[in-house]
Amino acid sequence: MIFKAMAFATVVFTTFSVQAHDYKVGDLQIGHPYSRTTPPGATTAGAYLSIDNKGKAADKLLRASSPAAGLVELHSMSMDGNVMRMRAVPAIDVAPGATVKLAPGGLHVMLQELKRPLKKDERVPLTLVFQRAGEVKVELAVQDAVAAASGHDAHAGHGTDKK
Ligand SMILES: [Cu+2]
Repeated sequence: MIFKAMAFATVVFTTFSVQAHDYKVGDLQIGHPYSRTTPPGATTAGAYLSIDNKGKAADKLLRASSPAAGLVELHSMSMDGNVMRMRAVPAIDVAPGATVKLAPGGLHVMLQELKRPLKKDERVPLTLVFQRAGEVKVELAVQDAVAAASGHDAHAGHGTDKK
């Protein structure tokens, strides 16, 4: 009886973590956190997700951390002439009612001092700390770098990717 209950719980948890892949903390909804596979020897990886503020108060992403990386920063990316530049930013604002997308080419979470390469289909823990909503632990789904590069459709489809 106990064994059966545990098996059931495991199935529910697995289904949830593979398909839903959204997280809630306070008034915020964190959608589809993902990263990309890294080549051997790479020490950095961008992490991407959306933050939906369903509340009436402004919030801010203050910092992030991950056991997979020695250092995690919040970055912006913008064109400076015709050179793409990344800069560390102190926080990422999330206005009430707004959805902020952290995506390639724009705002992102930067994993640095990676302890090992990120492998396809693994899940990398990431802790996000918001000024108002507090702390939330999410998992980055690691996507194939090539598939991810083909654009937003690849991202949108990752919830149904086969293991
Ligand atoms: Cu960066």
